[in-house]
Amino acid sequence: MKKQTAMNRDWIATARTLSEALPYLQRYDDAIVVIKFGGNAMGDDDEMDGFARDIVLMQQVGVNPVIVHGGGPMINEMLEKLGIQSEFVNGKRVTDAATVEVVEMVLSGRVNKRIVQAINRQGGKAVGLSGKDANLMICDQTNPDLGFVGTPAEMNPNVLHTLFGADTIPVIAPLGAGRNGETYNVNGDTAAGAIAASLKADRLLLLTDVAGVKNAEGDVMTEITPDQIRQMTAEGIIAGGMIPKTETALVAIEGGVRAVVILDGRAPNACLLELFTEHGAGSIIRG
Ligand code: X2W
Repeated sequence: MKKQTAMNRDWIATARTLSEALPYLQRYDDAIVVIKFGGNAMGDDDEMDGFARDIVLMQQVGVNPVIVHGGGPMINEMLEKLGIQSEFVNGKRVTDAATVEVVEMVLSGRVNKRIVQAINRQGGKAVGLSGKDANLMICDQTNPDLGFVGTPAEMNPNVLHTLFGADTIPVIAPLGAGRNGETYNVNGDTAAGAIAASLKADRLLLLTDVAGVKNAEGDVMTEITPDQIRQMTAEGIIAGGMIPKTETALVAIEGGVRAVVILDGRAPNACLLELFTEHGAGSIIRG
């Protein structure tokens, strides 16, 4: 009897959560939400299925989700297998001709298709592309010292609007087309920021493996302004791997994205918690 009561309470709580989601569902109806899914946030098959399920739910309730993925750890693994040395300078992989081939193989092949298949298995309709498809992301070389690392220079997001119109979820590998037929390796955060700005997205969610931006005391800040980011970076409080994320956030906001959220993608239902509950998750930066 006791068990029954506890169970009823669970169902009542579930129904209440759904009911309380109504204003959020209304707010995000037809919104464009770009989700950067980093290699460190991907986890095992069960976690991947959980992520895919959340994305399909988002689309089912009227959001237009766009996934831009990374895959740094998976590239490292393959380069190691092939005996190719690799190093990073300021968060960007020095990419020679042999490395860019591996990067494309791993990102557009293995990682992209794993995400596409996970979404489709949950009943969604995902299509995998890279920045090369339909000239979505044309790049210039970032710096000759980094080799085939690209900076997004010209975006053509029309193909994404076509996919939204067909209830299809784009899953994008961060590779860019060079103007002379080169393939460019683009940092996943940078690519997500450029794509979100080209779409003037309502939200850019940067899923990573930390809970958000931390202050000097080490506490996660639920909201942070662009000015605070600049100041905390100058003071060295924002450092290391967080810098590419906060820089992406600033570029995206300047490019017309309404808000950027940096959050822990490994937390269960991270995206749903952020979009559809009062609680939110991670650190939000508003334009
Ligand atoms: C990245 C692309 C993948 C990526 C790389 O080669 O690792 C550059 O550094 P995560 O998982 O999001 O770190 N590109 C230029 O960004 O993956």
